[in-house]
Amino acid sequence: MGTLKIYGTIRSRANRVIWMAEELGIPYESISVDLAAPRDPAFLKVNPNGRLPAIDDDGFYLFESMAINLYLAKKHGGALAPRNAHEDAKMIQWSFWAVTELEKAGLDYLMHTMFLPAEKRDASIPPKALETLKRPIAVLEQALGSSAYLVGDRFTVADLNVGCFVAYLASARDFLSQYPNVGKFVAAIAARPAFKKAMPPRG
Ligand SMILES: N[C@@H](CCC(=O)N[C@@H](CS)C(=O)NCC(=O)O)C(=O)O
Repeated sequence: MGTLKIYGTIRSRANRVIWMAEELGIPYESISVDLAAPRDPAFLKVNPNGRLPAIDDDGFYLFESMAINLYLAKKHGGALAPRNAHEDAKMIQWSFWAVTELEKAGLDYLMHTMFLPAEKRDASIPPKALETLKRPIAVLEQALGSSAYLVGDRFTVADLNVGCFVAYLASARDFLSQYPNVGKFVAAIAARPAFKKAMPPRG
């Protein structure tokens, strides 16, 4: 088994896949791609979209961060992987849900509170983003009411894929105080050694 090639570094959405590789404890190589430059044809073979992340797993190419993590969970098995078709379906459900319900507003909040240089931030965007997030975060709060985990009462790829987005809200303490289960979830994932290795320092 060769070393997994992950296109992208922790300063991009590739950090989602790097987190997964760290959780699985598999060997990987993070390949930096200059997004401001024209894409290398060799990279476009791996991801014709020219976006990050993408993986080359011994000649098997895949793009889309959520799909890559679901694939790695199933390939390497263990606690993060689905144990049956129902668990698999729930892990896919939460991954699609995270992208469609959390990504846009979550990134808006992160960019205009932390990532963009201060002079480029628009202070009106974070409160609007949090307003938009109230509906899906209430759903997550309820789902985490009966267990600290989303599927199967253990940490799985579903928690990781959803965790990639709720981690954007770590600094929204007043907001999170209204959702104590989500607040505990955010604290628990931020304490994971693999998360700490994969995420750029924030704040
Ligand atoms: N839905 C994709 C989004 C990938 C994406 O937009 N990545 C950014 C970097 S974080 C990118 O490649 N931007 C440059 C571009 O779009 O050309 C995923 O989750 O993998």
